[in-house]
Amino acid sequence: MSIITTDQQIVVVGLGKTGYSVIAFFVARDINVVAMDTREQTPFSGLVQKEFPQVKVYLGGLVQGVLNSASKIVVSPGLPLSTPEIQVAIQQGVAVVGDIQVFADYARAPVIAITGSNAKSTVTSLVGLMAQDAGVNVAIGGNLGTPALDLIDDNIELYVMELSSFQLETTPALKATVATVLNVSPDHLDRYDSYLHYHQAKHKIFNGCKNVVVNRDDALSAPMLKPSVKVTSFGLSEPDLKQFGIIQQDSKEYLAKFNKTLLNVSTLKIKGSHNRSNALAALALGEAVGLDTASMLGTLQKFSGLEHRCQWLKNSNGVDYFNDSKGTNVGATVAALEGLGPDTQGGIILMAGGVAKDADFSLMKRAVKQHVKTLVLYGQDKHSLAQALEGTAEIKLATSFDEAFKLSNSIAQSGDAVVLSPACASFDMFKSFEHRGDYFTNLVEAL
Ligand code: UMA
Ligand code: ADP
Repeated sequence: MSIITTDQQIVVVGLGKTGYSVIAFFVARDINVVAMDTREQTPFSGLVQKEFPQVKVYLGGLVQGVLNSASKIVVSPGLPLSTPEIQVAIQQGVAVVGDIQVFADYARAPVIAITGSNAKSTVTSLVGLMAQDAGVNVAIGGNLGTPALDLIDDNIELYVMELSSFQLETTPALKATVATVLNVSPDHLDRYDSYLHYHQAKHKIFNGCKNVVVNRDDALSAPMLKPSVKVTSFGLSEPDLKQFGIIQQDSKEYLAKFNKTLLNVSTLKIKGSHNRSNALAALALGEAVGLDTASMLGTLQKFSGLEHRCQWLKNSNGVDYFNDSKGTNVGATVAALEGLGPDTQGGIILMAGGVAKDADFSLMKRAVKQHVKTLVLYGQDKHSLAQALEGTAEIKLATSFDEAFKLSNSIAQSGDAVVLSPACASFDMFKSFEHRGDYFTNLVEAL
């Protein structure tokens, strides 16, 4: 527990969504705050100056002297801890944490903490809905969108938090009621100097937790140190005692706990083996905080998934169109191909490209070879994709997103699927993955 007193001075670094929420949180508690950002202008700097005129704001660089004299620095997830001015302050003995640590210090209800390279938003939203349907006063947020400190409220009975590796880096003592790393595959290697460091950042989610949920199909999801707390697992294999998994019975597949079948998989609206895994993870997390199983199964049956995640849009002339704009790394695109491939009669025309984030695209080779008929590549790093995937499928290069879409349509035949799952970030051409997905959806709707 590290509650901040009114004689301390907090320096909030980063004036984005997170920084704004941290300032509002401390100002409401009469704690002195100053704020700074490396940028000259930020989406929230004007609002901070208007709403909180008493907060001194430094823009266009970090001021070392102010950092060094802080009682505590609360740094936003977008700014790496390796930033030289932050490193100097750490060496001077200043405590540096992120908003999630402040949240952990002030939250008075159980916390379900969810991270992973992929599936975080889907599982967080699903568990949140399960809790709502079970009548729990639940708050849902974190990396998903609503900053953690905006959720703090004494009436809340349960917090369901999506946490990114950036947020976990600055969270030494989360002490969640239950924590999970859903899966680990390479991402954000432009920010981390090694895959190991990315992996280690994710595993901070387990610090001080009371229960752990592990993915049996991904060894990197298990805590590095053997935990002395209760461990439950999920996976696509037949479950053992205290495990969630899949049981095959009478040629049907069931979600199951140990030897008890729970739900026929064909009744799920979210499709693909990755979503079966997500459903099992949600059941395991919900069970850890005591949600009723029958109620959770009811939620599962009505959950149709989130926009931009393997989202079916339309069938036009026998061709199915899927928006998987949230497929922003190789692992996600592989899951999309493996999830959608078996249900596609013809082949997949995969639209991919954008900002590679130093990814190794050769890890997609097997899934592309198995499920993709034609790769239509666009954006900043299309040539890296083309080079890594040479020989796996026909490759077409497009000079714009519109041209990529046109090319995909001209190639697709009845029974095929056109899938936007870029394996890349969107920032070379779009504001966000949502903007990219909406743009694609509009093109499909106009067909
Ligand atoms: N920045 C600077 N200088 C600074 C501070 C930030 O240039 O001094 C830049 C960062 O490099 C980044 C941008 O400003 O490009 C925004 O950073 P931020 O930390 O201010 O971000 P917020 O607006 O507070 O949003 C953050 C999360 N963003 C990041 O981690 C980059 C949001 O996740 C999250 O929803 C929000 O807090 C609320 O918790 C977004 C995200 O892209 C969706 N997350 C990554 C992902 O999902 O892959 C990790
Ligand atoms: P995140 O919040 O971690 O980015 P999302 O739930 O938004 O996760 O899903 C992002 C993408 O990850 C989806 O579009 C899909 O392609 C892929 N995905 C979903 N579930 C899984 C899973 N269990 N394993 C691997 N990839 C997945």
